[in-house]
Amino acid sequence: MIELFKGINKIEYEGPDSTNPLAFKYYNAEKLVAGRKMKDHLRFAMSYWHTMTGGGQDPFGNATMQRPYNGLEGLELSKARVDAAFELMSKLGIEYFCFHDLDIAPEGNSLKEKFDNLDIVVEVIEEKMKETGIKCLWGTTNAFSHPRFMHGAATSPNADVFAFAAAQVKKAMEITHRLGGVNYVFWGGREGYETLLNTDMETELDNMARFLSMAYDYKQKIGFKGQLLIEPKPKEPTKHQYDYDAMNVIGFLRKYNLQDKFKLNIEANHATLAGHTFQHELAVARINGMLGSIDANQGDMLLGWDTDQFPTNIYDAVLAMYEVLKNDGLTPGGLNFDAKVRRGSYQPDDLFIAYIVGMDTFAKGLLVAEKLISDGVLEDFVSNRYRSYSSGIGREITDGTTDFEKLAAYAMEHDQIHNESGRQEMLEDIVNRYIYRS
Ligand code: XLS
Ligand code: NI
Ligand code: NI
Repeated sequence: MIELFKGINKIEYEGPDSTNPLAFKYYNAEKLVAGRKMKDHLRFAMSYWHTMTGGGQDPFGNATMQRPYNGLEGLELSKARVDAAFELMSKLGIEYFCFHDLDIAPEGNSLKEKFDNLDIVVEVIEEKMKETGIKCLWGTTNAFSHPRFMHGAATSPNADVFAFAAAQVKKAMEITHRLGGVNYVFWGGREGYETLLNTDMETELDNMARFLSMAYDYKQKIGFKGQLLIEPKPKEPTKHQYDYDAMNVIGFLRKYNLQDKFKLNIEANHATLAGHTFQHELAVARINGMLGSIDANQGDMLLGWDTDQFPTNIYDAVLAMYEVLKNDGLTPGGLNFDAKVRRGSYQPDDLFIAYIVGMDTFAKGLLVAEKLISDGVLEDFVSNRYRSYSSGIGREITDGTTDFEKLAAYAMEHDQIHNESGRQEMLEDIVNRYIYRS
């Protein structure tokens, strides 16, 4: 095997005092945390699109990335990317990858050619998976880049586009199944609208539900056991994406009776674009029994788009892992780094360093969150805060044994209300202390 990322060795754990940028400071794959290996809590995945396919283009400039496969084209390029992907994952100790059909094989000039190309590259990927033991966390289809999807895919006003998208999802699901993928993701690329002046929102939403329902039926038909996931995002590329946020998607799924067939893939940067914290979206998914997987990244507070940066914010990672632990893990989901290096970080070692800092951030987040939970510091405070619902009138409310007349009579006798402090700053201090010392 030819080494593509020359000069970069297998990344090892060196501990918090290490100053080596090419070593883990916190991510220690085999370390036991609350009875489970760190790697099994985190289930890190490489995103094929940002890591292998993306070249650092932005609306103002061309690709900048220096990559070992630069200069190749077509299937040769796709195959070289497979080699690079598996070398990178092996060196980083990442055990899963996520991909779109379009990331791994050239589009071709017809649907038939596209599928043939996919079959060729999937065979190469399959070989590499056997050789390395690396697995597929999820597959998906790209039904948003090609001009045919200008008005949407399943929500396009053009039924031919709906059919084309169905053919793509069918194939992408077959490939994911063949590669032993444990989830399949639907991110509604252009499922949304620019203006209601030309949009029949009701028909579009009904069609999206019809599409998802047929996808579920096909999954059953081929015996694909992976979890189907919907990834909410409020805007970009369309002004209004239908899968706006977690609660919106849950409401949609319930309306069309699809709630038992799908879970959610929560992305940090999509949460903040929707005006929520990452933790909020994870918590909404969790309390509804729908937290499936995570796209780990972060946005920029000053920019209003999906900047997909590698996650380095320790505070957010702690609170995210807090939700993951309260969810009793993510399996079969995981933490996919839907993240890209900045355009100026064009060297191959920048890519490794970016993954390392992302993995370390979540490893440290896990350690802190585990401590917070095992000490019960936040949970005890919160449950004490709601204690008025465990007896007396509160108990009657939760048991459903009271009504407005009884409540009004009770209030008449208890109209001098005493509240307690919410202690927000004290709790923030506790979280900080756990971050300093865990
Ligand atoms: C785009 C999405 C996309 C999905 C997969 O914003 O995050 O990358 O994760 O289609
Ligand atoms: Ni994503
Ligand atoms: Ni995104």
